[in-house]
Amino acid sequence: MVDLPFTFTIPMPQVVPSRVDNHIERRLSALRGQFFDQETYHKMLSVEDQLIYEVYEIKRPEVVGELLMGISIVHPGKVGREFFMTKGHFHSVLETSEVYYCLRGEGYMVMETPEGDTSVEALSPGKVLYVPPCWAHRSVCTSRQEDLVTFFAYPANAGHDYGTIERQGFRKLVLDGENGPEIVDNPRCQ
Ligand code: S6P
Ligand code: ZN
Repeated sequence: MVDLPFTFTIPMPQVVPSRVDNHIERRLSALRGQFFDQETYHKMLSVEDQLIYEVYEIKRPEVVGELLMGISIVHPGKVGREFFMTKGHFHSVLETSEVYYCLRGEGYMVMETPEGDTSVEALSPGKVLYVPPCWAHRSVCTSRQEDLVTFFAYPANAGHDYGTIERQGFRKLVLDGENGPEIVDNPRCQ
């Protein structure tokens, strides 16, 4: 039987979609090895395995032609000077793209290609970001108190390759500086 079109809503300001098939919570322990200040990371983890970000997914068959959509929520906070962020990933099918639409909060999308090109785009409410094929992507929340909330859509067959980023992190880090967020080179990638 053919699938029927459907709608759902993203109520503001709560932003939890009216249709949700999967709710993912990622805590500090899921970001092992990713934060630059490892000493502070381990200290924080010994106190509490804090909730860093959540994803609400609308499930579709993971086949060519389908799109996966959802809401990503990165909570405010820092490990040392580095803002809370998602793990970040390449898509397993590298040549797949993604669209993000920022609904709330302030932050950045940190991106890079396997060849070493980098791009860091600021996110604020109303901004649409197109992540072209082959670019790894990580959302970073730089709001002091507000969540960074984005709507995303990407090909359902894309899959996630987390391993490449887990090994050495992204080439760029977003740190809290004296005059606001600073984008710096990741010393692990030199
Ligand atoms: C999936 C898309 C988002 C992320 C989400 C969490 O391709 O980019 O749904 O999964 O923002 O990030 P991560 O890196 O933990 O999957
Ligand atoms: Zn993605």
